[in-house]
Amino acid sequence: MADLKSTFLNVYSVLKSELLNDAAFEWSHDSRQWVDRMLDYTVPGGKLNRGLSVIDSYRLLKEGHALNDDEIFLASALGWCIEWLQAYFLVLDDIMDNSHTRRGQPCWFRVPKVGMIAANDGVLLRNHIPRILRKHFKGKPYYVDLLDLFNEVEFQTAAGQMIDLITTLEGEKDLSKYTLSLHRRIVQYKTAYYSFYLPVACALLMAGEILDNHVDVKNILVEMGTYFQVQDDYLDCYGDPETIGKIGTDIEDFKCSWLVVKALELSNDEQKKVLHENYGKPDPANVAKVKILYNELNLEGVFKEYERASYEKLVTSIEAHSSKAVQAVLKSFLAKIYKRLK
Ligand code: GPP
Ligand code: MG
Ligand code: MG
Ligand code: MG
Repeated sequence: MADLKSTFLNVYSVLKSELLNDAAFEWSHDSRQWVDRMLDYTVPGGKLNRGLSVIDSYRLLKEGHALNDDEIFLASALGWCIEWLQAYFLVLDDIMDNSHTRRGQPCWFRVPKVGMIAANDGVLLRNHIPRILRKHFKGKPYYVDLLDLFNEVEFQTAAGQMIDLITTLEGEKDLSKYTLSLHRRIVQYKTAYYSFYLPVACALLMAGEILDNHVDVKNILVEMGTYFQVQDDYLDCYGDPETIGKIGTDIEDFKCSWLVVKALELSNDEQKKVLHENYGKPDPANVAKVKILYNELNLEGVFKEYERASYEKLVTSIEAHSSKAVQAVLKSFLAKIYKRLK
């Protein structure tokens, strides 16, 4: 595993130097240096689960055949495309969510002299993806499918992000609009497609599969992604910022988080009043009142039960799949996130 990770990180250096050699930066040393620093700050510092899963999944689909160096490089390059996509989303999401830290350091837009240049850096990160794909996959039979996949998933994520953002406008008027079905729609779109379906879909394409034949796999991965974002919502309030590398802002931001949806479901009239009066306010005193209410309602316990039940359901649907190789891919993904603390 450690070995796989270092191979993967070596591919990052190769891709980065190719991108830095772009003619666009030839005339100015400063521009190349800016991109160099921006990439190192925003791309490789996360858990790398999404990226590594492409290699992992491809290996499992090959059912034990040792991968050659070329296959490892290509699977890694696709993994990095997903990490680039993630970097692009996070740089912009942190601006939109007014966040402070990410991966244990200040959000990129909060770094001195960066500010709103980060918005353009997000656009650059996004545009690096088709450049990586063109350089390493043009000519492959699945090249067009890859481009289409990345475009489609980006659209789905941006649609989910939009609903995540505009929902808070509705919530401010009427908090009772926050329901489990609304939450589900948001998280499927903003998180599940790019974080779960995309890595496995990349591996399937590399293995020569046609994605339309794998709708069942997609459905299971979307379920897994939903569970993953519920964990993210839970950790926003209950996670240790040192461990998760970010400080939660969902209560302040009036987010349609799984926790507030559950709190609304379980509250009596008096507790609902506390929520209405304190949710979505920047003052730490208001945030503290919401957290006290969450504790009164034992949301930690409610989450643990949700986690247990989701895991069981996912394992059951995975085991119902006809292919053992696909089962192994899905189980490996689930094992990476079950009971995660970060
Ligand atoms: C996670 O939501 C969703 C994204 C990072 C997708 C962003 C999409 C864009 C098109 C910009 P989140 O805000 O809960 O994540 P975190 O808790 O990591 O800030
Ligand atoms: Mg967000
Ligand atoms: Mg955010
Ligand atoms: Mg979050």
